[in-house]
Amino acid sequence: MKKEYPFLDCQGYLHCLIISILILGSGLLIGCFCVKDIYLKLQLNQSFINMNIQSPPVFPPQATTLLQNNVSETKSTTKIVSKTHDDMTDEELLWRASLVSQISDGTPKVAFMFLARENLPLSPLWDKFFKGNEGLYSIYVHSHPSFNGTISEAAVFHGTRIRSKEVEWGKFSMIEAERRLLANALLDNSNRRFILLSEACIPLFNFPTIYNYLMNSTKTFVEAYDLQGLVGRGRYNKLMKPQIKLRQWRKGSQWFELDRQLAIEIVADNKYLPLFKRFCKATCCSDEHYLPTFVSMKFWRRNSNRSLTWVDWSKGGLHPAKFGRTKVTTDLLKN
Ligand SMILES: *[C@@H]1O[C@H](CO)[C@@H](O)[C@H](O)[C@H]1NC(C)=O
Ligand SMILES: *[C@@H]1O[C@H](CO)[C@@H](O)[C@H](O)[C@H]1NC(C)=O
Ligand SMILES: *[C@@H]1O[C@H](CO)[C@@H](O)[C@H](O)[C@H]1NC(C)=O
Ligand SMILES: *[C@@H]1O[C@H](CO)[C@@H](O)[C@H](O)[C@H]1NC(C)=O
Ligand SMILES: CC(=O)N[C@H]1CO[C@H](CO)[C@@H](O)[C@@H]1O
Repeated sequence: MKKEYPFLDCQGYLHCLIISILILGSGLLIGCFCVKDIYLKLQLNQSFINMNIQSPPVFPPQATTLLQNNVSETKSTTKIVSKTHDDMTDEELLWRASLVSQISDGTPKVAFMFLARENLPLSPLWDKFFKGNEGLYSIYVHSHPSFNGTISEAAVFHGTRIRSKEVEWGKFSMIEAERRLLANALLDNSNRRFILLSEACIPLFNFPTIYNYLMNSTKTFVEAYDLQGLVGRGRYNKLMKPQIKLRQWRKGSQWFELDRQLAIEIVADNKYLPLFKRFCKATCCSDEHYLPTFVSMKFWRRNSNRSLTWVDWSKGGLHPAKFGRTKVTTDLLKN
């Protein structure tokens, strides 16, 4: 779609249809597919939707009952989320978020943070996914500031849009948007896990399965690996020394999943972020390096080094494989 940097292999910004996959055996939690046509939702027929949302939980479903029992006492999710702190500047917002408690209180929630270009065309699926799990999740949507349409018709998305700024593919503004989402989500003390998604994401498994997996996890999910060559170590800038050395440089998927403690570290980081802002611009794709490098340097002990988001890069090229309507089949999703 956007080919301003044809020599790069940055992950296509929000070109993917991310699909949550909870495959415990292989350790994959979320998958990313790309759709040719973002209006895929028009083709998503009922059986497709049901198949997705009602996939059998892979987990022993202990927590499921617990979640469903207590829905009534915790109906307030959307209201809490709608407090989007519009009046704060980024600096103020990040500063406040850096001071919040590391321990979440109340029933722990998963913060679903959508980094979208405009609206959320696949929101009907998410709506089904969230239904009945009120009080166990929060939603935050970062969309283009000049987008004046409706994010989603689904009530669950009302009031979830946060104050935003323009985001460009492969640019540093991507990191800023991610931090803005994290900061907003941190201000709600009951958010315990934080997952970044795009407007093209859909969940493959049901809510309790994903919720249990995340709540039970002692790891964070920031993909990080050391890659030789132009698009790996080649993007390192010597001027980042001595704070960041070449051997510490990492690459990984933009799509992360964090716990509260790491989320706070990221909004509070004043040491490494400025280096990326100065020395990892356009051709560097900071969104593929900042978090992997930062987390691997300081918080590798708790990091799994893998993403919960699966992206099909097997076809090579600048953007992940795309899946047109004919390709999105039950078999594909099961794989
Ligand atoms: C929404 O934005 C479009 C294009 O930027 C503009 O033409 C239109 O007037 C706007 N609509 C409203 C209701 O502001
Ligand atoms: C959480 O993890 C523990 C130990 O890894 C396991 O015994 C338990 O079944 C898990 N609980 C859920 C709800 O998955
Ligand atoms: C993640 O990578 C770091 C090196 O960056 C390594 O020290 C650590 O053991 C790895 N963790 C896992 C779970 O593989
Ligand atoms: C809906 O999707 C399922 C699974 O892809 C397919 O088997 C079925 O034929 C579709 N139904 C209609 C009415 O398109
Ligand atoms: C299963 C469970 O956690 N139930 C709790 C639901 O909330 C009430 C209070 O409103 C608790 O007493 C239950 O233990």
